[in-house]
Amino acid sequence: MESILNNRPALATEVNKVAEVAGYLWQKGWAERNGGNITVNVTEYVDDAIKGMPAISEVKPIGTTLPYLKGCYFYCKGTNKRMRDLARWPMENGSVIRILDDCASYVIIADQPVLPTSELPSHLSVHNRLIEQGSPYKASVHTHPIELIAMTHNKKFLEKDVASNLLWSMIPETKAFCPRGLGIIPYKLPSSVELAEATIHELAEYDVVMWEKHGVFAVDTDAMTAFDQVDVLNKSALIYIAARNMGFEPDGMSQVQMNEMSVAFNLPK
Ligand code: 2HA
Ligand code: ZN
Repeated sequence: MESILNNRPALATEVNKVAEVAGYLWQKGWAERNGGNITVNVTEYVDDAIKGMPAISEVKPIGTTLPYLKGCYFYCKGTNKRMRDLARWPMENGSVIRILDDCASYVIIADQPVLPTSELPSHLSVHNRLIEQGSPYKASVHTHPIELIAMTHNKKFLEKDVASNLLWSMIPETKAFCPRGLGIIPYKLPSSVELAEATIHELAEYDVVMWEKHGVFAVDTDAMTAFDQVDVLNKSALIYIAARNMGFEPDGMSQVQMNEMSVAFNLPK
């Protein structure tokens, strides 16, 4: 079948990473039904032939104006599509979109007219900010990790950096591979402008932010590394829960041990 991925190995690699991550999200139980969404800025893989590809949808409004996205291209999971299906058929459960010159609308260009995720305005607003900041980050992943979400049902974990410090202290890898920790955003309506704005605000300080009682939003260079950051955090949550299930509050690594880690691994905090 004719696909934008044919004879474009670099673009295919990025989309295949999304498919691989989608499979992990399903296997972990983090992607029930159509839960979660992934978008990747693929502009760097766009050649003249892609620039010349005609729209296969009508012009659609983004709902906001995002000046840094002019002429950008994104692979987006499709709205109402399942991660477990995307894992096998990424171009039937997602599509590539082109942002138009007004920076406020887009068209779908490949492979099929699959409408992008319901969270498109928040994902694109985040990408707009990443470009504005000159960030190397190209991927954003929203998913529903069970144990991390469960923690947000307790007010003490919603205080700034309380969950972050606890999770870091469960195993050294978590601070090494999620060095900016977990930001917390109080409950807001899914897909709302308020949620998008709060997410952008918190991403200035964190790579992974928690939407209270809903899920996480993570950014990184590609879909795989964004997933890895969430995976190490959730691993820590599982260790915490395992200790609690054995009947005790885990000691956690000490502040001295964690500071030693930060120095040894040259971590930001
Ligand atoms: O796209 O998870 O928050 C499904 C969702 C929305
Ligand atoms: Zn969600």
